Amino acid sequence: MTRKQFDYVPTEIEPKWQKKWLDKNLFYVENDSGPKPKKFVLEMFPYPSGRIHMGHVRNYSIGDVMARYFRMRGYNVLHPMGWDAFGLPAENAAMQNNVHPKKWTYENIAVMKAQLNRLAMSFDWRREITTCEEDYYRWEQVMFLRMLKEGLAYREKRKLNWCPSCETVLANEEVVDTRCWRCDSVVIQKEMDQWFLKITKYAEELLAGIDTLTQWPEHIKTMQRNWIGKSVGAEIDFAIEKHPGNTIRVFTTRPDTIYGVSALLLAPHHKLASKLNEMGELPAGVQDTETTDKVGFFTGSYAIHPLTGEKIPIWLANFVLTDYGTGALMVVPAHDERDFEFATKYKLPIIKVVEGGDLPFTEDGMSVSSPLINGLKTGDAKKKIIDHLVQKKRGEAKINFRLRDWGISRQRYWGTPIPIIHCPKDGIVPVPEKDLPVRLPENVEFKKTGGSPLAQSPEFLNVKCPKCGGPAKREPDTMSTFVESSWYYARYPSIKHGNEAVNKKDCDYWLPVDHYIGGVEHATGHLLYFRFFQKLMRDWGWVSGDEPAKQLISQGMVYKDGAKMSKSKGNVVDPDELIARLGADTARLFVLFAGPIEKDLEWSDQSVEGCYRFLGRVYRLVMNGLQDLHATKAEDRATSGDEKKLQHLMHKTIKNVTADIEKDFHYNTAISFMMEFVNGLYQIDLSAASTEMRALYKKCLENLVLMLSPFAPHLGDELWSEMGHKEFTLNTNWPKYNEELAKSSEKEIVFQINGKIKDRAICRDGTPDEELKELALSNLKIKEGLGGKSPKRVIVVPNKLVNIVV
Ligand code: ANZ
Repeated sequence: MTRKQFDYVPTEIEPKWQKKWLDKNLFYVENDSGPKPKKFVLEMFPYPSGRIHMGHVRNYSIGDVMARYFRMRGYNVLHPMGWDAFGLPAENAAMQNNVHPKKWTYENIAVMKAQLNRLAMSFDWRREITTCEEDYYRWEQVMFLRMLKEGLAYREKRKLNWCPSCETVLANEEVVDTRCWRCDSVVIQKEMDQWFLKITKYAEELLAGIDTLTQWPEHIKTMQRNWIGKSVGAEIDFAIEKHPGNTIRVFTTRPDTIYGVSALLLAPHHKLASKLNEMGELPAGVQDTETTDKVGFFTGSYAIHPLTGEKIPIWLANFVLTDYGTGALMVVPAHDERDFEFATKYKLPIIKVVEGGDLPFTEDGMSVSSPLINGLKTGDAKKKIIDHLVQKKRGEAKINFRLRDWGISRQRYWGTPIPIIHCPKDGIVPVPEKDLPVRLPENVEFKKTGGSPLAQSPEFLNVKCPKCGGPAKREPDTMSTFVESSWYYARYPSIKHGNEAVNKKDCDYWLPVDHYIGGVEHATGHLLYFRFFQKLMRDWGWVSGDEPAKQLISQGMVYKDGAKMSKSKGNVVDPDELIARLGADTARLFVLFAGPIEKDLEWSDQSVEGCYRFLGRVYRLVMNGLQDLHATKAEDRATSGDEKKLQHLMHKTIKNVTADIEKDFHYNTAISFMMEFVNGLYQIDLSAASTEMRALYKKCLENLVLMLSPFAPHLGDELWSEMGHKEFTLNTNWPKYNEELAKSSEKEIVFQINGKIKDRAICRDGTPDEELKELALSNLKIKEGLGGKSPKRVIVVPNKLVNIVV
């Protein structure tokens, strides 16, 4: 019989399987009332910006292997995908290329969806979410109105971050080092009427909940804790000399240091600042909040110390934040670094009131020079001062959060309209629920300047007031797109939502998300907002749990030539090009093999080629093997030494691959174990093999193909069907291993004299002590070393060593 030559040609294999999977609805999933446990595997959905990039490939491959693996392990797996479809780029494209944002968005979605299918992503597309669709964003309007009714949405004039280039307000979370997160322009402050969502209502719970997120990365939890920024302390009132009836309220975390106060500091825009400032104009430096220099200015006014009655000078300073605490603080130079620096610069007294170390001493210690609390430890001292101030009606205990309410108004077109009508007579009037959705009009003009197109569209703007019927105007702003991504995870579980945002029964079955995969850049934005919405929806009885996602996996970024892959750097590798040349399985394998998933990944052409060669090796190994073994039935049995060795390799590989996937998805090492397995199989000469060996070998090939299939699903199904199996690998059970057979059957034993190594030998696992002792004593090197002396003692450590003491 002539032997066939086999070439691995992914372009011939891959499209065929993609079609079969989609035709057979292989990725559809239903709720299961049976014994199958559920898994909800979710990757952060993409913004449809044009084409899939390598970062997406990595993100979705990580989730896809998980989804496929769990399904083979017998879980009922939900693995959905959608589109975060509102947003600025669509609008910018509209202005630059004169294409409607909707058209642009849907065209991109079509391209990206095809790309995801080409990458074998096992999504249940029936559950696809496109956030710019009326049927999605209408529920956001419903939620907004409900929040409005409950006082959780409100309108307020505030100084806000304004990006002059995007011409829109940005949330604090969208400002990175004073710049716009999207376009990098320096952000300015602008005072405007805005809509806010009261995330601060949940500040305490959002903070406490972090402790329950045992499967979230520590660094992300720390970022959230700091962002929420809980400070426990007190507010204290200082009377003002010559201004009876006025007080300055300060916030402090250290009320115990009150006897060490040498000044009060107000933010330059504190409401009393101009009243108290007897010196006229403010010097420029005091208003400069950008610099790290501490600039202060004595107002000429004095406050009265609430405990000692002493006169305390009132200053203005640039580093006091207007909207933190009360916008005013007490300066205690001896026990605060910043205050120490400030007092040193302006020659204010430095009064030590806590004993414990060199100044500035900022830790807890023992109060001194503080009549009420001398000798008390910091914790007790704080309590006593607060009690005293409360009694004198001069202050109270106070907890402050750094977290601010979430400003969601955006002066843009391509977003969810805020369902509000402004009536000259009735003021702010919510759009009645029966009139929802407030549709985003399609027929608007996109001009390069002039703000939001909605504000320029009379057909949209002009409405009748629902209350008085008089002429009124719609709210022209739209919601931040982060609102859409705050609840999408709860929309996926139900296919037929009917007339509701989310379906309780389906959410109860599928939520929380078991594994949520995405980038670290969302730590204090999206990942906080979706926790907030979970609690909101829980309080409304829409969902049950307190937290939306059990495990968070924050994947690293993809680099090339030392820089993050990005269009502006010109170092982008196009996944399509890679797929066309080497196949989707290679692309998937590369992003998973190149390093641990949470670490950054450096692109390497060699490593890509290496992955391709490996898959080719597997293909040829199996196809060649099948030529010899097509009539052989796979069996897991071994008698001879060689057979036992191979059997051990097989069980060990299954064990290691399984353990590595289970152990926080260590895919890269799991793949290495499969590579070793393939090397081992190549060493076996089938032509000389026993019947038993051949059956075992076939079993090995089967298990190899099954284990590889979540990583390289096209190749997996191709080879599996070549083996004569009718089922898809995804519907086949993950291989099992036997713990005993997986254990290494050989151990290296070290032979020592007086603790010095003389020789080594390979022994069976569990060789009895007596046998090891005999082996050692009859070893040539040991005999030499003993030089005829007889041993005093022989110490045996099973499976490890024999030490001979002379
Ligand atoms: C007196 C004091 C003594 C303070 C001491 C600290 C140590 P966190 O932890 O961030 O909440 N502070 C209060 N309001 C401020 C504002 N609007 N802008 C800038 N700083 C402000 O910080 C609370 C501390 O920061 C407060 O406690 C106050 O200084 C200062 F030994 O009061 B402390």
